Amino acid sequence: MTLALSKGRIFEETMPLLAEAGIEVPENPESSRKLILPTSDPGLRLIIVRASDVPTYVQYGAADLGIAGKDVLIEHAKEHPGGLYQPIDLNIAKCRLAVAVRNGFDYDAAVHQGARLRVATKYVHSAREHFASKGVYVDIIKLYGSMELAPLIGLADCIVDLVSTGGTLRANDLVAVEDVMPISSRLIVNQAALKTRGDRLQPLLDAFARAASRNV
Ligand code: PRT
Ligand code: MG
Repeated sequence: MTLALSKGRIFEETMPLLAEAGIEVPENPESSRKLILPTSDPGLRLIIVRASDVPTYVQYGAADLGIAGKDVLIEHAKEHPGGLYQPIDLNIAKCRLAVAVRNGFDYDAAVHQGARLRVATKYVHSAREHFASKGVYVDIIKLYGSMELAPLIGLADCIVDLVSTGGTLRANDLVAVEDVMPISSRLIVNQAALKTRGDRLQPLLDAFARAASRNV
């Protein structure tokens, strides 16, 4: 079995869950730079991929399982529907998706019904849906990083980005004005693999579910 996940916070927060399932990972991807990591379970290996690539590996069956943030899963599902089963909220890598503006920008005045707003974000589908539900027209400007810059130099009125401590917003004179949704990471499973190799996958899914329920 192959489990796809990203290094950084998701890897760090997944290790205790695997440990509770009795699975150790002897190498750290940050220091070893390896992209395929064996585990103490001879039937399970990890592959280290970019966070936004995890659903792709699982959807195509190159990995049986994956761990990805709800933010990533929503954007992926809108563009590549189907093929993924999302059984378990692991309650790790928690943060929130929020709207943020420059300090002093009058957001309440800007979002009245029928208004038009320029929104810079990596999360175009979640952002579009959020503003549509408020009846606010938006021009979405897709960015791949450093969204915080956009309102500061006049590229956009606001951003939709992940916030955890709020330190990044504060450092850039921005302020969160509205929550879009809470975010955590989910275990995803390739549907075909679950059908053909459910006997091997199910014990691992059960172990993740047990470990995650202690994590709430
Ligand atoms: O970093 P890289 O470009 O390689 O990829 P990535 O950003 O997609 O991966 P990674 O590992 O940074 O994030 C993986 C997942 O962790 C995301 O998909 C989220 O589900 C989750 N997560 C949890 C976060 C955060 N918290 C978070 N704070 N992802 C990103 N951030 C960033 C946020 O975008 C902002 O730039 O951290 C900054 C804000 O943090 P605070 O603490 O200053 O508010
Ligand atoms: Mg990041």
